[in-house]
Amino acid sequence: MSEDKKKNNYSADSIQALEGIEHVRMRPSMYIGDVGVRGLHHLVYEVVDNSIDEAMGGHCDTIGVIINEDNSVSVKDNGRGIPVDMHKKEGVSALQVVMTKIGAGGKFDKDSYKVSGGLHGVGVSVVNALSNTLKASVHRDGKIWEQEYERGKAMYPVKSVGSTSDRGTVVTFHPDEKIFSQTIEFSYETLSNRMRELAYLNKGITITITDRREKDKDGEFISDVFHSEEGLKEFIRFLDGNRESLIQNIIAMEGEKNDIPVEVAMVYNTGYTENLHSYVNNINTHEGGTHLSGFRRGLTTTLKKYADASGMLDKLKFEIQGDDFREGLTAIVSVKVAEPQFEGQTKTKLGNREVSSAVSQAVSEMLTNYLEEHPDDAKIIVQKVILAAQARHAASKAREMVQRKNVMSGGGLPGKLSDCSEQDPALCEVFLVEGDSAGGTAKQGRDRNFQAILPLRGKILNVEKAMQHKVFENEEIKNIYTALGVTIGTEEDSKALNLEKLRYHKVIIMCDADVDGSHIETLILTFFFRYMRELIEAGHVYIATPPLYLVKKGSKKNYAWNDKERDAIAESYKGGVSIQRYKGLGEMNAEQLWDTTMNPGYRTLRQVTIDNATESDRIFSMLMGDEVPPRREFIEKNAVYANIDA
Ligand code: 0RA
Repeated sequence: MSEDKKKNNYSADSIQALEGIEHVRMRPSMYIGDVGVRGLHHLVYEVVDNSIDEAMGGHCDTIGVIINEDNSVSVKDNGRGIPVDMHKKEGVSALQVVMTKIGAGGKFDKDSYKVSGGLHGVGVSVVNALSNTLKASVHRDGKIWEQEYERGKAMYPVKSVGSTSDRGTVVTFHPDEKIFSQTIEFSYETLSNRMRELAYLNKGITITITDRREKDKDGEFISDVFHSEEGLKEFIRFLDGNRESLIQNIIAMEGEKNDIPVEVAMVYNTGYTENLHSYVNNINTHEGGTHLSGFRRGLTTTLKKYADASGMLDKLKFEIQGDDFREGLTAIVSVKVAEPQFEGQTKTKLGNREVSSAVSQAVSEMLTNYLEEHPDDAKIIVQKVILAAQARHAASKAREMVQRKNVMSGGGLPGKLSDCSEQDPALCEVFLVEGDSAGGTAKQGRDRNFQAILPLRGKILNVEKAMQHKVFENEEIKNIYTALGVTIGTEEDSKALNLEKLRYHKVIIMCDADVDGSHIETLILTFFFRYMRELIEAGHVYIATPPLYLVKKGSKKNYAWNDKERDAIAESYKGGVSIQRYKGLGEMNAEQLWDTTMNPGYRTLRQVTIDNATESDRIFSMLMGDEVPPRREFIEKNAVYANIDA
């Protein structure tokens, strides 16, 4: 190639690079999903993934994440350091290519077996494009190399700024508030949960996380160190720590089948819920896919074979189904796939066909060995399966009742429901209200055009501890199903929800702002999480936020949702105020309830989201177990604060 041509090529390429950056900034959601809280945190995961890749290649064992005072984030590893030598094709340093060329990723290193990669696997250049500033420091070959960028563009060529005996890469970026207009505030909890998960999924790596924005009572920065020697086994212990184990050990395997690395760990507990978590290249595949169906198949065939041979099923009058093998099961399946095909609504469903048999074989081998070596456990598991089958048999009748009632239109609605007149579900909302008396106030206060009220009597059933048929037989729960108009159960999954006939697009839980109220709120949320997760995932579930105080002076009055607001109002009224503390919804009259909590023009609803299903599962098992920790705090932390009416 002539010098001239090279030059042209170079400028053509850099124009392309620029277009890439501009495209990322113009359509950030195409690259990171959204520009809200989720997308913001995704930036960190994207950078950390590169270091995880380096660790999985065996080149690094320590990763540090720091949230700095200014809300920038640093990710540091002790890997080989991103190469800084001249990139032949691009004519600039390899570091600059990685950092500024959209889509370059780590591809120039053909030897690296890239199995990690964020949900979208977009590469650190996307993070750079969405940051107002980013700095990369590379410790390599005895020198410290540096380059800084603004909104994805290099400020100067890579330069050496000193010498070092270390090795590794540090990337510090500050998200651009022009892009992340909602917030650029990182949540320590969200990030540390993900780092813990990554440590379990990639055993042997040490991941530290530090929050330099906040100190604890000893004057130290908030910090955690995550390291797992046993990987998924320990992950299961962590997830199921609040449940009572049914068998002696955690059943686990790790290996490669048809060139696909497969890791599985599972345990049975005395509960009734099925908790399957699956990962592909460290990404939580909420929607499952071929690896999960492979797991299910391996589990069913192996256990069925064992149970048949044992003779324990001889007296059973009906068939055992897939579900029955998974009651009280907690399992994690983690596979590494070179070219994952992601499908489904949220692109978290693995499509690669070949993975199914790999996982199924792995599970069969693992489980066959375990059952042979632990005959006592094997017997306990088969007994549990039989009990589950019997319970399902009973539950199917109860479920049919719920179903039949739903199919009948109009007449099937629960008597306690005060319905709205609007027919378009998208415009309708239903309040699930604690107690008949608050229900009465809400009924008076509502706008009956689009707001329906369903009062719930006292504490609804704790589904975490109840068998399925008890759940479907429960009056309050039956009322929720019929009021919402949803139907349940498919061939494959007895609890699968059909949202097509959902009668209200906003389902609002409205409880007292006290301990009892928050307990009821959690019971309802637990029910939704275990039996109507699709409803939460589709964004239909909200929590109403009634005020805590009414501050009055003469004819002036205002409401406060916390002590700070209360004091601020009192001060603005210049003292001499009377303060009423609302202990429950019942203390408000209909007008006050409308003004503060139900009127879309003024109220604040919290939308319930499942950020991290694995963590939510653990927390619900903890909350609804025997201990009673501060539930309100949990709910507040997990409900995304969204003034959705504004
Ligand atoms: C490709 C090649 C080499 C290192 C890396 C990528 C690398 C990338 C990242 C991203 C974050 N931390 C990283 N650490 C290393 C080096 C190849 C060689 O030295 O031969």
